[in-house]
Amino acid sequence: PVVTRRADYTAPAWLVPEIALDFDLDPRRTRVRARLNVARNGAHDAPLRLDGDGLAPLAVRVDGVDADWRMDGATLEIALSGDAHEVETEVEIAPERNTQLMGLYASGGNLCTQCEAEGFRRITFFPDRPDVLTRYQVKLTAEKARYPVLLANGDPVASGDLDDGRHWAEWHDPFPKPCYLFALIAGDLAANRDTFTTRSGRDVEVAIWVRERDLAKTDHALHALKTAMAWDERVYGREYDLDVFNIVAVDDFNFGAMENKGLNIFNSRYILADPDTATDHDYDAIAAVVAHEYFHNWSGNRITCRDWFQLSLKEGFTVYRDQKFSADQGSAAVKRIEDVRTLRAAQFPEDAGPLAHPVRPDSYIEISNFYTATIYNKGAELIGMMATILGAEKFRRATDLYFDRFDGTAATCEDFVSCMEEAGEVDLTRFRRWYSQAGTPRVTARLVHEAGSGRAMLTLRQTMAPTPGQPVKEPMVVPLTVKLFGADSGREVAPEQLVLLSEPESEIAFESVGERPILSINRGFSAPVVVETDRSAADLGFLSGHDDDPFARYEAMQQLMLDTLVSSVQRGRGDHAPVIDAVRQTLLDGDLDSAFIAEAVLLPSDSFIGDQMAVVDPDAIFRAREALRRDLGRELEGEWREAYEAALANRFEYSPAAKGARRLKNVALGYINASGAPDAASLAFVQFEQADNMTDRQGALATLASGTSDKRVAALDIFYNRYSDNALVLDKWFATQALSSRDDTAQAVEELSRHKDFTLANPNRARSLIGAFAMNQRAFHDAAGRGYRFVADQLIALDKLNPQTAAKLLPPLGRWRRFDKDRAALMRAELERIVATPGLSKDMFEQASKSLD
Ligand code: HT7
Ligand code: ZN
Repeated sequence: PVVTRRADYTAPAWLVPEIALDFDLDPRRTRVRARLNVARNGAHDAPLRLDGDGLAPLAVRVDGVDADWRMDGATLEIALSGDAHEVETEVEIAPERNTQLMGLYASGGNLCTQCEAEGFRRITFFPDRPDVLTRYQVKLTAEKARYPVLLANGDPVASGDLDDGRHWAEWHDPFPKPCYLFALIAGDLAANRDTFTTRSGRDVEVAIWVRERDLAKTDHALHALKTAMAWDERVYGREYDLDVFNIVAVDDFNFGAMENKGLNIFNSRYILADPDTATDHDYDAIAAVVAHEYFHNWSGNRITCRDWFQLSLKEGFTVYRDQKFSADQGSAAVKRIEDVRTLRAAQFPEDAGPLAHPVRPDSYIEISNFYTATIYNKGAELIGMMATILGAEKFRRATDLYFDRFDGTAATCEDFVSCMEEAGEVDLTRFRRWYSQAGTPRVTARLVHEAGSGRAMLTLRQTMAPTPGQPVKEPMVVPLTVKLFGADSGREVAPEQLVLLSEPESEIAFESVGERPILSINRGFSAPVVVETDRSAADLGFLSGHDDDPFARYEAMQQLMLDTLVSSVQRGRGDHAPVIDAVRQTLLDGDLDSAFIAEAVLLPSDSFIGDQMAVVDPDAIFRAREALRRDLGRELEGEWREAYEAALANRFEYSPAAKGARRLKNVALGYINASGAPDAASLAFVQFEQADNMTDRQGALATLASGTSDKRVAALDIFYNRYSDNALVLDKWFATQALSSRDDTAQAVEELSRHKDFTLANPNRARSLIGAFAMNQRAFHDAAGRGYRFVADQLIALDKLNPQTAAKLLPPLGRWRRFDKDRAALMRAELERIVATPGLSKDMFEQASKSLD
């Protein structure tokens, strides 16, 4: 396979200032005519090379005359004599046979597109690279009865009917854009419409298009869109720039959503919501993804990426923007906790494994494999660290400078950092290492207090383990917010300060510290690092109850739980008392809101506990965690029941307070169940039956699905029957069973893969069973290798249909180095079997072969 390298970047030989596209749409045979105005870029005599993928030219004309052309592999090469020409091509494609869901494909009777990263070349011949910016005119023609709605990027300019039952529509997008932002939709869709008036007084027609019967489920997304539009004006000074903004929901989608200019296309799971079918988590995710795609209009579309190595320029920044947006809609503290939990669950393991790569990678075989937690979530943390270093005012000045200077261009991460540097008046030379070095820095912090002099010395040391291709690491710039509390008084003895650790080791002195200090560090998770301290259980208990930074409070509790669990795994038994005391203190703290309490009292996941250990022992971790859960359940049973009952009376409402109450209620239900109380299953079953919302219903189902009660099967059947015509809820039904902690989960999942509603053709369904199962540490890592074999079989089958989705599900199988030698051998054997599969995609080849190295 061909490796693409960042260092090999050269500017495009030919530019395409304008394109006219004409689609004669049909699921079996769509004819695409493309007229490109091309312009030689600089002095050279290179031919025009147009990318294609699975295309055969039916006609190639230059300035109206049949031209000489040749195929170099999948690339169409045309020799051109002048500096500017009109090049016309014609191809035919078959959307209904497109199972990869890249390019033009059919979903639920509609035709839709997905072009990022390299899908446009599956539609027509074109220089498919993000630094070729083009103005698009698009004409769509299709059968009117079947496809009454025809949408494309930009603004609508004309439409009409034809005699043969077909109709057409023309769309113009005045903003030059890379082809990955091209989109069209032809379908039988209904719209939830509204108007947004920008702060400069322009009216924008906004609409969300779905199947008629789903219209009632679009109000939340529409509200989120308008809130995001106003937020971007207020917080970043960014206004929307076209007369229409359309969102379309489709059921078959490789990702969450796509920010096509003026025509966002969404996985329906990030649009459709009502209380009966969507959880609070779904509601939050919908608002976040709607905002994310909308924010791309500036961070991604007006300013795009020079090449795909710069992907984090748009994705890291846009994730940072959507995280801040969500934080502003409710509890910022809880949002930060959730974001850090995601980072630790998805990105830290990536950074510690065979697929580790820098936020700005140096090479790839298949770019789709690089839409990762590192590019997105760690990328967002890098923006957050720069915002912390600059402070709010300078950060806004710097983003204004960036939007202003690079508007209408294809930029680089370096361009972004130089704006931060210039407007922020800081030197970020060393900070840039965050973009080039993979891996998670590990910071050890030791605090020594001299009672006599009142001086406290904090010693910070940073290290970073080697990652593939990067054996030696340079020190990073780690912004750490630090504060000291007095162990006796409980009061602040040194105010919060920002420490920029940029050397391998550094010492910070605190004067006039009259009592033994307790260290609060990386407050607000100011840097995406692992901090190791030698704080005692008592000090962590103090911080978990008293730190004035909510994140640090949560973190102290997590550390206390982790220390206890790791020592239980290593020694067979840990002291549960400090955790129980700390959880009791948090539960009974009347000043805390329910959402925060619910996050704080949750035990770290099996896999996060595993991440702390040299060799992961899934069974021992599971046992240790269950034992602590049981003791917490038993010792605090009265408190859990009180918390549970306090939330019972509420009717459904989507508000931060109501969400928090539901979250705590479901966490409490889990602990009551863990206590072994005889009425726990009936409590869960009553909640399941009486719930007026999906959060409570699924919460109860998850509790029952992991148990042995005879109510388990009944609840699963009731749930299935009630929602058998709702694909998104059936995904939950599959995922809940795949995540069950029962001993027979591997077998149950194998059976579910033969269920009549299971299909690999729909990415959501594939992820709901296979993706969820691979996250279930104990079940997936069954010692006999049953889980590995099952996942490998499924991925080999899925690769034939949809390589991109298959390859994204592979990483858990690649983490063999973290397990004992028997499991490691079984995992490697499955990876080898995958690599040896005839006809394997380059997507899977890259993921599997790198995982074997
Ligand atoms: N920018 C979008 C990425 C995306 C994508 C990537 C690979 C394959 C399919 C895809 N669909 C969408 C989504 C985003 O980050 O906003
Ligand atoms: Zn994005």
